[in-house]
Amino acid sequence: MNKFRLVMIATLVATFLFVGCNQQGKDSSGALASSAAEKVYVAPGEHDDFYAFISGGFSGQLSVYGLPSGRLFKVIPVFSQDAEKAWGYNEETKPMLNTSHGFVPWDDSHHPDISQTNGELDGRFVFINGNNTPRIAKIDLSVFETTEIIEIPNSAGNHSSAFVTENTEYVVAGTRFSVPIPQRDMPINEYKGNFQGSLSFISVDPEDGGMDLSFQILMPGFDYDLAHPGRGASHGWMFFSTYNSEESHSLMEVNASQNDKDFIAAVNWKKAEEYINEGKFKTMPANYAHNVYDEETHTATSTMKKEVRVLDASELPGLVYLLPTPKSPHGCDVNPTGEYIVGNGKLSSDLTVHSFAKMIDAIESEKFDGEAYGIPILSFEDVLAGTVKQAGLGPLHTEFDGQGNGYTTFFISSEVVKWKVGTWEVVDRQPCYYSVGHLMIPGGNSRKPYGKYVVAMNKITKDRYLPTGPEVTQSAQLYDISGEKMELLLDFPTVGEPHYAAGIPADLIKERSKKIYSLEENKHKYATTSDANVRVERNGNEVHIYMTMIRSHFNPDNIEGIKVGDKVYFHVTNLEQDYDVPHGVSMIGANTSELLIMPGQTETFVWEPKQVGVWPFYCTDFCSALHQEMQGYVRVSPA
Ligand code: CUK
Ligand code: CUA
Repeated sequence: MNKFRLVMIATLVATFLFVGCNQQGKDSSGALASSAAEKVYVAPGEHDDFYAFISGGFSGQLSVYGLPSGRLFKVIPVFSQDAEKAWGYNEETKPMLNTSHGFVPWDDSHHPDISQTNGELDGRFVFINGNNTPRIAKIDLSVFETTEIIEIPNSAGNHSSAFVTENTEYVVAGTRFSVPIPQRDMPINEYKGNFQGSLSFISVDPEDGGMDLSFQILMPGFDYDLAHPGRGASHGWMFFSTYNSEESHSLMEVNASQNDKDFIAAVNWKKAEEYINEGKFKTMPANYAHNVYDEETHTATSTMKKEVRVLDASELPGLVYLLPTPKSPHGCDVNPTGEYIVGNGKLSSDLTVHSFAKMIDAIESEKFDGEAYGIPILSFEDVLAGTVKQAGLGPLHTEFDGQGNGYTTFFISSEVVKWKVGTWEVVDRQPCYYSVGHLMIPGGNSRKPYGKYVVAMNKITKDRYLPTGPEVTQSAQLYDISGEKMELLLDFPTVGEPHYAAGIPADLIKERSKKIYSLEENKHKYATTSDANVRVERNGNEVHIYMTMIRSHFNPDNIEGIKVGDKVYFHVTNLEQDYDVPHGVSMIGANTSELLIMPGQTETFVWEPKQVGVWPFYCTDFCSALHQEMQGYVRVSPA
């Protein structure tokens, strides 16, 4: 047992408690002059300058906010059922939540990242991870909907994702937990040397954005925490922070974190592509779902995949190098030029910054400091660019403003610290209320950050808002970083726990945001694009109702001939072709089905009537002065 380690942890815990108490009730509002209010004020009818996509953590969703106002525009269901959008309730979207474990309508979503072209945000897609049942989702920013979800095999606690390379060649994913690969029944205490990690590279088609699990890299049994792509000079590399390099199967404090340094794993994915092209991969059986939502048919399909290509890092030279990084690094962030890789050691007060150029020199001169499972370990001194000293307590994540500054969050000392890239000196610090996790500068994970604001995402809010019982809101804070000193402008509540966020100038998305689905182009299998085609078709005990809706009626609105025991499919098409006129519908007792249908779209729900009677249905979205008249009846007779 390492005494220093215990003392360190005790000190950190004590500090946390102290800081937590001390900061509660500390009031910053007095300092917030009216200038701050002016800076976040977006007049009625005016638009915000930035979109912010903030992950919902255990809500499994992705929320869309405006900056600087902090106004919430939309909650995009990703790994969740969401009645507001009928997502996961209608037949069209249920397949999106299919996995090799069955229908899993929940996940823990942490890291959104926006697609890039030439290292700059291009506003086409947001990718986000599901930690629990390992998945990566793609949200299409023309419709603000999840259009693809791919499950990640050989992975568990998919945490180091979803980060994109600078031309969106790949979205990467890394396993948090090492596990037996392939999964098998074995004693847990035989973890060391037997469990493995995997790093996954999901290719993104440059034309249509289609995802494909291109290959996986098998790694030693560490825990893989976060990742950031190389860019500029380091394009072609991906950096993953790791902890538990001890390969302990129980991370109770004394067991884990014995090693003074863990690693950042530098992965040369261009080299991986070479190995793939040379056929140096193994094909492993693997079971994983690939779910695609087609915007023409408005329908998702789920396919089960059967195998995956894997490269073994311990057998393929030049594929992976390990950069020793102190104190259980969490965040792993690359600056806009791609030269610096920052490791945020959770149990440290310093930030370790590695140099990409020095790393390449060390590799070329083959100066190694041993190896782990055949993977070369570089010497700490050889790759170190600098240290930001005594910056705070409990560093987690870093972003960059594109003006030569880094901004790092400190969970324990609860602050954002600004420091200079190159001189490594701390130049400013501002408190967070309280216990900040990630932070986000729009474009901060690209070659071109838009360094006007930083958003800090906090773990604890305590007294910052009106109390709402034992559970209080999660929160983000907006700082102006355009001057020398950061200035706190705004607190705003978030949906679920905000881990990471991705921000982008509104102009890069506004114009591509689709307004309406064309009815003529509706290729849904059960679309009814004119009232001439409405009908009820029976096939055994399966009944298909082809229904239309338009202000302010359903057609047909009176349906007879349905029997107890039937399985009734309502295929409902919204005939509207005006912007922002959805209709909704559900049946009494159809508690797992409801629809919200946008103009030009068709959706389906299933109803299995259990009781005879005459049962009403109605429109659930207030659509016109006669919304309340938009209703109908189904007569259900004995079987
Ligand atoms: S994690 Cu949440 S504070 Cu999942 Cu990126 Cu660091
Ligand atoms: Cu249609 Cu209300």
